Amino acid sequence: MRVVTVFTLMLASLAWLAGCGASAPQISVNEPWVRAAAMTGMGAQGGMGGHGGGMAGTDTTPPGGTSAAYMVLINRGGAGDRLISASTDVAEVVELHETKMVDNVMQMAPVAGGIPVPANGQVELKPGGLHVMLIGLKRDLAAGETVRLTLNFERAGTVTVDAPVRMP
Ligand SMILES: [Cu+2]
Repeated sequence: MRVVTVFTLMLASLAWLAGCGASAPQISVNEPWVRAAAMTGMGAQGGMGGHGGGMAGTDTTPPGGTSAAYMVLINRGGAGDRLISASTDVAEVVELHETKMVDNVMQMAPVAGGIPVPANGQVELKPGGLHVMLIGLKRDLAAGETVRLTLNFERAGTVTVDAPVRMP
């Protein structure tokens, strides 16, 4: 019992030393983009006053008032990191989501504990997989615009990117 404990302690020390010797995570964000989308409610609810105009006839826009941001998170450092949250001016709520097939149905759910970005590695956020979910859009997101995203990493801190809006 005692031997096991000592051994565990040794392993822990080694891991700690290794962590100390490694460089910090160096996060960069490649090819960020945001899916074009319309905010909802206005058309469906008969357009209250103050309607921005120019929206007549856009009945092909999908309902929902949500969008998503995609990108490749690259870590050139020798220590792993984790995207723990994100925010943007254009949405009320921003969540980190994962899309998966459950009983042949596409479902998405918040990622528990954030999105890991391995040391000297990368993780791709793409349609049908991991994404930054924008919920409750405050305005329409039209192709050609730019959305500023603030990404919060566990170790690297805050990274801000300007993501172009485009059609999927
Ligand atoms: Cu989602």
